[in-house]
Amino acid sequence: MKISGVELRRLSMTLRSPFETSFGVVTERDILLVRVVTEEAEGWGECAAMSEPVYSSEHINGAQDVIRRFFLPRLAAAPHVTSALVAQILAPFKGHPIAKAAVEAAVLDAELRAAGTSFGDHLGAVRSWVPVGVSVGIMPSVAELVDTVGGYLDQGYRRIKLKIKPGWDVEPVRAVRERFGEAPLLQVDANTAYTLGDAQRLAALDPFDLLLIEQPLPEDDIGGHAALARLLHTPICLDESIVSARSAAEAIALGACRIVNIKPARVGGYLEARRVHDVCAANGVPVWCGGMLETGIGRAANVALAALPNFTLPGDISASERYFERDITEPFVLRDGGLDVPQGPGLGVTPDPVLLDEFTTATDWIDFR
Ligand code: NPQ
Ligand code: MG
Repeated sequence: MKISGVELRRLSMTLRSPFETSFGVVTERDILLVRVVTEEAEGWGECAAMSEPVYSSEHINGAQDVIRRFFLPRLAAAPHVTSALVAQILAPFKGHPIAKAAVEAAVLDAELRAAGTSFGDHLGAVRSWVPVGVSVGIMPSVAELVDTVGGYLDQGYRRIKLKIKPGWDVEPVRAVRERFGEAPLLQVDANTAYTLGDAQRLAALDPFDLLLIEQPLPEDDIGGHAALARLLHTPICLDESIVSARSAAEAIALGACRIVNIKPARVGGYLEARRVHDVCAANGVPVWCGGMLETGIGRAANVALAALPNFTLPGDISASERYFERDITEPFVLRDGGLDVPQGPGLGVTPDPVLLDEFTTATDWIDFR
């Protein structure tokens, strides 16, 4: 595939409501889209980095800079570029998995659109519809949280995830169980906000029959998660700690997690995400697809990934309207508590040029010719 150039496009989209986690509140989604142009087709990738390095060490301006100054020149100089080669071509540059994932996704989309193959078919999807869940932020009061959860259950979401932090954990979980009973699938996500010294506090969540507790401890503390796992009945699921298929295999072998959250951005792309899926499947560890408040571009690829066989738990892949008044692509709409896997070539969705322009704050064209 011969790349004629790449566009880096920044958008700003206001969230329908502020989203609060243990690392802070987000009201605005600052987005970077990568558009790869070839003679046969163009492809889109969404960079999931946040404005600030508070979920991981990457942030959106840094991601754009490393793509612009290092990744694109290296791609332009490569004798042959395919999606399967992108990770290898960029491997000399350390880190920056979220930035790498965006570039690889755009190349893959261009390739698949040219070939007439969908993301799902390419990755190995075995379903044309996937059940989905919703991630519910920390709220000003437990009453508001219970109302919000009720609204999502009414819409049909198949599982609820509550964001927790010290001081906002047992109480909200108890309130949701008291109001909605034992039936709803319920899990919590701490985004690294606890220490091993909080084990007792976290064990107080055991009676509520949670599916899992996600990333209670710091991302580099695999040993701590293994120790914590021995003190809890609730299964531990890792998010931030899982940065590759190798790290997934290690975490599983050490007993640090029984479930894995797969975010393609965090592991450097959809191809590595598939390898994480395969390693987990081989170890009998179920996986689910995480979310980074994506537009329809990132969402489409996530839905396709979640259609792989070992994605046996509903992911953080909500409908477009969960986050945005209007999406930039055809919106993803909840159907029977799930989303249809796009069937068209590549991502199967395309940004609407008018909406795209409406949200665009800057564009940069890098010519490869
Ligand atoms: C998680 N996501 O599982 C993440 C964290 C997260 C849906 O809970 C902007 C960009 C805001 C990325 C907020 C969910 C974000 C973000 C939260 C990621 O840990
Ligand atoms: Mg998480």
